[in-house]
Amino acid sequence: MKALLIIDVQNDFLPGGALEVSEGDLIIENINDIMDNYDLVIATKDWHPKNHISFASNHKEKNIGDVVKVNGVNQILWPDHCVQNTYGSDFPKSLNKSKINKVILKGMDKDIDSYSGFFDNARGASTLLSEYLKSKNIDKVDCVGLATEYCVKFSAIDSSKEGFQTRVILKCCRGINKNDIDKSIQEMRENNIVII
Ligand code: VGL
Ligand code: ZN
Repeated sequence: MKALLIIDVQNDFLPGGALEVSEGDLIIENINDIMDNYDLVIATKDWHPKNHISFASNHKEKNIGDVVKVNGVNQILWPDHCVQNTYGSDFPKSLNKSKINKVILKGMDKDIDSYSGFFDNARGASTLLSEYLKSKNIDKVDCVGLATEYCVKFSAIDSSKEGFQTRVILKCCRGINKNDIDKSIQEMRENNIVII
């Protein structure tokens, strides 16, 4: 059985949003077009409290893009984004929500970031996505969404490590930095992920 994992397609990651990914809006139609090909469609939402440690605004004398160590884990500081129950954290209007079977929220613990839809960045807490997919007899997972070199990459690598045959469909993904996107594609290939 095949699942589509739609990662963080939320207003704040689209052009005009707080953490905009250029051309992020262009993937929505492509994602809508393939949803019918799957037995199960899961969407993740980055879902932060206002006081989240990944926000530069919550650190004294730090700027967006700085890297800090929080509890031994490197953390890039981002603009405030995807705050729970705001327009920025909502799905875009044009995404076909009617085909989404389940929404997985991540990044709620203020003290740790969570790029992957499966585990937080310290691999301390699980969203139970893996257990859910296994309970639905899913063995293949296709990953799409934003941003390629952050949440898509970490979700796809965890999917592969959890034993799912994993693919990433690039026409349904956009990233932030060309060089980092290229590196992430290499890293995903090294983790047995098929890039389409
Ligand atoms: C993401 C940075 C911070 C993502 C989420 O969805 O790729 N990136 N939070
Ligand atoms: Zn985030």
